[in-house]
Amino acid sequence: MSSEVEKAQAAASGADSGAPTIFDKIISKEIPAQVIYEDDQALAFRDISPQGPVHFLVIPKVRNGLTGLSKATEEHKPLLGHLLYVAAQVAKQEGLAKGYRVTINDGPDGSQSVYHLHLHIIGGRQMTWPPG
Ligand code: TR5
Repeated sequence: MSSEVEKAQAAASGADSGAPTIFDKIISKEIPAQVIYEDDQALAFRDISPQGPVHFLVIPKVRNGLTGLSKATEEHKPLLGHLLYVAAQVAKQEGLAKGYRVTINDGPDGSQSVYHLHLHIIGGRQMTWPPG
């Protein structure tokens, strides 16, 4: 089993606790991150373990129950649209004119390791399909 899968399976045990995650500390600036975009609803920052020349995460500043995409309800629809729009704008800002991949890992089978909804935007190299 890969370390990512082990990490994801361990993280799933506390998934619905609502406990603060590392991303809450990044939002509050308690833990430093390379923030590349911020507005009243969203924050984008570089992934600490980049999977491509460009790899950033877009997260909602207020989790409001959105530990993962599968927890989305009707009330989250405008926020979800905003996060995707921010992803596209920041990808442009990062020079990803040739394309990029947007990924949301959900739950243990999706290898989610941080239970605060986040979009991965990875680019600057040729992607392959299917993902692992
Ligand atoms: O596995 P999922 O989809 O949940 O993605 C979580 C992502 O958060 C991974 O790609 C990690 O590399 C990333 N991550 C984890 C930490 C972290 C981070 N990105 C930026 N800064 C981080 N800090 C300061 N601490 C982390 N533990």
